[in-house]
Amino acid sequence: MTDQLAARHAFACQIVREAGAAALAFFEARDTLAIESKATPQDVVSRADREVEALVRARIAAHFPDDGIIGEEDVPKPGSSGSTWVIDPIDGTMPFLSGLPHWCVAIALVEGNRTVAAATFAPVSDELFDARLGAGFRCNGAPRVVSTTLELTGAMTAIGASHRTPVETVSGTLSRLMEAGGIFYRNGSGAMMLAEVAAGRLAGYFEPHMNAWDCLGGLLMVEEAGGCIEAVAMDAMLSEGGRVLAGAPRVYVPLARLCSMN
Ligand code: LIP
Repeated sequence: MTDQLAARHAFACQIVREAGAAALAFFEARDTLAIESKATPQDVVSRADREVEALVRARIAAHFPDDGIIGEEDVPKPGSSGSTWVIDPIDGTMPFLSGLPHWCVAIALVEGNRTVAAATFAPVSDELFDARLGAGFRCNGAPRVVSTTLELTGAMTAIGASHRTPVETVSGTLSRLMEAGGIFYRNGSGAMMLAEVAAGRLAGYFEPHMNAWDCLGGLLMVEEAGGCIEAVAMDAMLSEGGRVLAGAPRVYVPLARLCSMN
């Protein structure tokens, strides 16, 4: 691991907390936020998303001016360093706007075709999840690993969905999961649910289509926590998103089988 990666990883853990504090202030004043629909009524944004992303972008530009940036709410910033930051300023926009606690700020760092560092901060529960390639996964600084005991049957598996997901894909997956004795879970923040898989709380995660900023950090966390993930094609994921599948060791194969029957 290079010193440059260690510095960027530490920086990510620092700015995700700062961004989370700014997001929490908007959360506490959410009734004042004007909500705008993007692609569909389920795909919304507010000033909170834009201003939190602008804060993170400004911090990165000040400390790592040659790094690229890809974020949910603004145009990509090309870089020349080989490092690209991928930002979701508020993942779990619907829970955020509904006054529910399940939302987070998610930051990932990509080099080449690999995610090499990630930091996800959930301000309401004050939990900072982070990972660095080859250096493990942590929750509030303490090393954590995926569950080695959870099975698909009798445990909670998260299934994500959005306006980009065909309804029949989700309904078919839910039916098969429940027929297999699994328990369906969803809280509206894919980044947070992937971190919960890494932390050993959820058995697995499947979503037919996610954007890079929703999932890249969480996928690294699951890998570094000893879980299994479906490999992503990085260029395609960064440009158009893709399918996300992750699970604890005893869950991944049966979950992959169940999700591939669509
Ligand atoms: C969310 C994703 C999640 C999906 C939600 C939503 P957002 O992103 O993280 O995977 O299931 O519907 O799209 O829009 O809250 O940043």
